[in-house]
Amino acid sequence: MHINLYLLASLLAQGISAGPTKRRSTLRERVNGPYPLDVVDKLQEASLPKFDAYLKKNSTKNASGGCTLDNAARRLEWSDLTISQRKEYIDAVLCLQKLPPKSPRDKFPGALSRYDDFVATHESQAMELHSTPHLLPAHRLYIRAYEQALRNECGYTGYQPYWNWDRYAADPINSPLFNGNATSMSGNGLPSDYPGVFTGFTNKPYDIIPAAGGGGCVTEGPFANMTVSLGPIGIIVNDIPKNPQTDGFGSNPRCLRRDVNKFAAAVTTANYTYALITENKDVDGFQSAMLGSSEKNDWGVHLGGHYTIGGDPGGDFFSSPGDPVFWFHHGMIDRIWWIWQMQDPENRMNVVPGTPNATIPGYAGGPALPDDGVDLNWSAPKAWVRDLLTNIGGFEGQFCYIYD
Ligand SMILES: *[C@@H]1O[C@H](CO)[C@@H](O)[C@H](O)[C@H]1NC(C)=O
Ligand SMILES: *[C@@H]1O[C@H](CO)[C@@H](O)[C@H](O)[C@H]1NC(C)=O
Ligand SMILES: *[C@@H]1O[C@H](CO)[C@@H](O)[C@H](O)[C@H]1NC(C)=O
Ligand SMILES: *[C@@H]1O[C@H](CO)[C@@H](O)[C@H](O)[C@H]1NC(C)=O
Ligand SMILES: *[C@@H]1O[C@H](CO)[C@@H](O)[C@H](O)[C@H]1NC(C)=O
Ligand SMILES: *[C@@H]1O[C@H](CO)[C@@H](O)[C@H](O)[C@H]1NC(C)=O
Ligand SMILES: *[C@@H]1O[C@H](CO)[C@@H](O)[C@H](O)[C@H]1NC(C)=O
Ligand SMILES: [Cu+2]
Repeated sequence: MHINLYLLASLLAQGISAGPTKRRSTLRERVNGPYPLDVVDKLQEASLPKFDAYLKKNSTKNASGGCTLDNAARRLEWSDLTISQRKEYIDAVLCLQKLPPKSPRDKFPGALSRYDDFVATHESQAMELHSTPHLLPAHRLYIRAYEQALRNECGYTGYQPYWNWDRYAADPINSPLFNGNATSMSGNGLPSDYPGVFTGFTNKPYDIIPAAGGGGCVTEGPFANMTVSLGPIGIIVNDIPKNPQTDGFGSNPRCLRRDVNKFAAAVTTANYTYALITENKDVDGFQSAMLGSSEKNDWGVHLGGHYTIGGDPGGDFFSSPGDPVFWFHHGMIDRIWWIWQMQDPENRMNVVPGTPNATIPGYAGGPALPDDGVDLNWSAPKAWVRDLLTNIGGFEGQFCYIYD
């Protein structure tokens, strides 16, 4: 069993132009396609009018920098992209993996490409990125920076796709995301002695995510020849070679390994996500339920998604963005945070876990948000946590996207 550092870390944490017409047409495609709207999709759709009204109320102050629901970029679910859009996205990721790195060579000799720059950021700032209140806002900035790199440095014309876990949960290995064909994000790893994952809950049967038969090198699809170099840091299992540097930033070229895992995926079905969004009224409860809890015998959707990928670097808390599906998973995390926010925008758009709640007696107008900075080094401009809380107009108007 390898120890689940995602859980340990969670303990620390207690484009333009797509008007309404286009949004409706996506809805039609979904209804008629192989994936009908699930309860979370429906909740999102039902929340939009209330959210729109909230945004319009604030618009006199130009709080959103001109960004509205109608002119926001639309991040689409992987299978709602056309085949040629999927191809364009894949080519942009492969391009980023060929561009030279910008991170300092002396500190990160293992960063071999611009893609690896992002991995180096996550590895070297892992504790900061996953602490409260940074987890949700810092990952929002991180995904946006990656999306910008794909667009600005590799000519991608779309936006970061997300992974609606529910669509593939029953059979992830045969899904459009993981089936290993030329327009998937590559497939499962070869059979190996991958031992499964000790979740740290010590609450049988929830203490172990069983191995699902993969764990070896990925041999099919666009990322079959991908070189993973940085890490591993948190886990060293099977035949994964050890990094030559103790900090894990050395060059350690190896294959991409995965254990595409239906047991982990089983806790990411829409009913779990729906319960997470609707049953947690305060942001601390939302974050901790997302991260999983032993009391509820629930790995949580965050672990569920990470260990549906598993392997190396996907199963390594520090190096996980080194698997290109990471961005899809954290896109979905970002999406459900947004849907949670939309349930009560007046009270939820400006709170992060660990924030004093202005409606609690004794709050007395103290700072509404901690003056916490997020510095992703070479990956993104510096930002304040308080500026990263809304996808519509946050980050001084640079955040302007929705999930569709
Ligand atoms: C919207 O206006 C409210 C009330 O003035 C304010 O508290 C909130 O910060 C504003 N929200 C945004 C996203 O600017
Ligand atoms: C609102 O913000 C946008 C983007 O920053 C800016 O271009 C526009 O001039 C602003 N409008 C007003 C009325 O201040
Ligand atoms: C890959 O699989 C998906 C899902 O079955 C399918 O829609 C797509 O056409 C396939 N792509 C290729 C290149 O065969
Ligand atoms: C991987 O490399 C092999 C050997 O060079 C080559 O035949 C194959 O086409 C490559 N596959 C991909 C997806 O790049
Ligand atoms: C979701 O549905 C599955 C399968 O029906 C069930 O086992 C599970 O308990 C449900 N989870 C929640 C949180 O409702
Ligand atoms: C703030 O506290 C009030 C009163 O306890 C609660 O009803 C509300 O849900 C809290 N809001 C958030 C966003 O946590
Ligand atoms: C990254 O940013 C942090 C916070 O500003 C700083 O402490 C650290 O030295 C930077 N790391 C590198 C390698 O530049
Ligand atoms: Cu992370």
